[in-house]
Amino acid sequence: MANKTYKLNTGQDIPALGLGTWQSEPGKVREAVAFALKSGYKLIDCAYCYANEEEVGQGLAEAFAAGVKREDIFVVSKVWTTYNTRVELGLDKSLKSLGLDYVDLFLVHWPLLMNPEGNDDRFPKLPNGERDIIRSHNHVDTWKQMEQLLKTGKTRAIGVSNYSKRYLEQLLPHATVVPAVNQIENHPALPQQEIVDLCKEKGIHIMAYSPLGSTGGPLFSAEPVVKIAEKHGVKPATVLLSYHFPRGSTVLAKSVTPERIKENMNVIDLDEEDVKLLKDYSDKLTSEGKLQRFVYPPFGIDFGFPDKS
Ligand code: 1BO
Repeated sequence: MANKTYKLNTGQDIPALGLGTWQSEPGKVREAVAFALKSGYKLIDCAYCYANEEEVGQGLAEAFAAGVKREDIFVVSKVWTTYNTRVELGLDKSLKSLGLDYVDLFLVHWPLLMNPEGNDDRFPKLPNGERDIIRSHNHVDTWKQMEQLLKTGKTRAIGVSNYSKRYLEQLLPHATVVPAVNQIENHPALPQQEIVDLCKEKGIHIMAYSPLGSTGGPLFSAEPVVKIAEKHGVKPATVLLSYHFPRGSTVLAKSVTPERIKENMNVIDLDEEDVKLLKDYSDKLTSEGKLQRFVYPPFGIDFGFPDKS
């Protein structure tokens, strides 16, 4: 299962499982990336915003020195909101830090613009302490710039992240290139079914981040998750990662611990009964209004989540 791939609308193969680097502790990411790639991971998910791309680049270099081939792996990065009017500059910065001359996929991290004059300040603030968001910016203009990037060869595909149904519906009528991917928070307590269904209909692949919710959070002890884990003799985390394969999505497993990085590769095939149990759980939370979003937008803007258009 860990070697499974999907086809993107570009024709590229994208691995079903990847290593996430968001919130990976500095000083540990290099080793984690190198270890994951040497252990067989094929996808590394990064972003300028995560402030660790240089270290990720060191891990990539270590893996290449150990024989991992660039063409055999899939590297994802994302343009940060302060670069949403200068996406090529944002990509250049990521490429420099990663030590690469192209990424396989480059995403718009969030559909809004933060004051570009803040430059390397990732969260520029107004004097009153509020986020310095340029509200007159239209996220479709960012996408138009993203489309131009394909001509540069610096990315093989382009996509979006954290786009709700509403944002996708605003974007798609103007898109010459349909996003290859929408990377969203996704797990049984936040199925985001409307977004997932729309993306499927439009040929946009889903990448799921924060698949475990929060560390030690409620998903680990959710009844259906525990029941399925016991049935297959695996850990709840394995069930939560495996949840995405029947849904046709790629899942990002974040860890800097070698044992856990290895363990996360032991994803399994869930059977129909498991899929139903997890769907019933999601449906129950949805109907009770108890969906759980663990990652809140860092901007104080209503992005239409969860499952709201
Ligand atoms: C704020 C970052 C969310 C995951 O990419």
